[in-house]
Amino acid sequence: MSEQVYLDLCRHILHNGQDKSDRTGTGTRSVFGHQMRFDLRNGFPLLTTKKVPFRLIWSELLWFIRGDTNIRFLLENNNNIWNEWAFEAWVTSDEYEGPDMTDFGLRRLSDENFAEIYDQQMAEFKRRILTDEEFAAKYGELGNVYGKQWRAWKTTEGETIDQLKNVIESIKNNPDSRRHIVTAWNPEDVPGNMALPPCHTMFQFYVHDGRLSCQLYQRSGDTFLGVPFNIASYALLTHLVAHECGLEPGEFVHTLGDAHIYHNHFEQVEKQLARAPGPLPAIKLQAPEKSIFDLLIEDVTIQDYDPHPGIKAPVAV
Ligand code: DHF
Ligand code: TMP
Repeated sequence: MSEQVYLDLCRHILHNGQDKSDRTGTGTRSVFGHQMRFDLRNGFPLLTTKKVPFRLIWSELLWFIRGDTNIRFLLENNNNIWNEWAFEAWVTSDEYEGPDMTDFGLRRLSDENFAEIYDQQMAEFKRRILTDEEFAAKYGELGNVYGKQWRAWKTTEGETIDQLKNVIESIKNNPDSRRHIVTAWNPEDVPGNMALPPCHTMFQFYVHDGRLSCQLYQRSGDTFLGVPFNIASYALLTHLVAHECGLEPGEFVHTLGDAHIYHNHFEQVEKQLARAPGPLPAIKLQAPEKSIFDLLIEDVTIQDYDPHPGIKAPVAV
């Protein structure tokens, strides 16, 4: 039951973590430096102690693989997980003339009237992203986030490097290499050129005995909301890259820097920890003949997923 290592991390943070202020003003309890291992032979690590929406994880990963950095693709797939960070740039721009949205992330939680106005502005923002191409090109863009760094890292010579293609080639041609690395952390682009500096900063592949393993270094982990997504996303990436290279998936090793639980997630975590984990689901590739670079949303599905109900929690902006 490989989900146990995640539940253990939550318990460890609650009991042994240090209370710490943070950028968003929410407050967290955190530990520094933690590692979890998921053997992908034991099932696909999508949590069963709360429902985690697989279609959002897959559409976000496909968005990275496509090299896309504009939330329009996500919205077209009914995925709202990056909206706040694009919205932030819109409401702080010169062109925005609506009601004041300063500190909307925190204010929407404590002020019901404001929350209503915020919801209206966000709905209007989404509508414009979906219907107005020019607006989308300007305000749907998150900057040089994951998709850009993975597929088109900018060199000093003015060319681009396709890190994902290169790493797949190196796995195929030189499996024993210790250099199968993709990095999203580009010091030239942090912090000015992106909506949020990458949280999952670097990953490395490892081949042994016909199996492909992957280790992620995540500098900052929102353990209740973001981390369940990150585990499933990298486990899925490992499956897809393994398949592309004619290998079986091995382990996903998840190494975290600042692993934290926000103070307004404590109750939710307690609720989840009281639940018993069930059997893990399986990943199904619906178009096994296709290259990883040609996949569409319908080409990957989850099977035998029977989780406990979802648990809602506010995201810190
Ligand atoms: N900021 C913070 N503070 N935490 C994050 O996890 C985070 N993640 C980001 C961007 N910024 C972040 C990108 N990934 C959700 C999950 C992942 C994610 C962003 C948001 C989230 O809200 N998940 C909800 C369901 C959302 C929905 O159904 O639309 C959940 O309950 O898992
Ligand atoms: P930070 O940039 O101040 O570390 O804030 C980023 C927050 O988002 C932090 O709580 C970690 C969380 N996060 C994840 O946990 N996973 C993700 O994939 C992303 C993008 C963010």
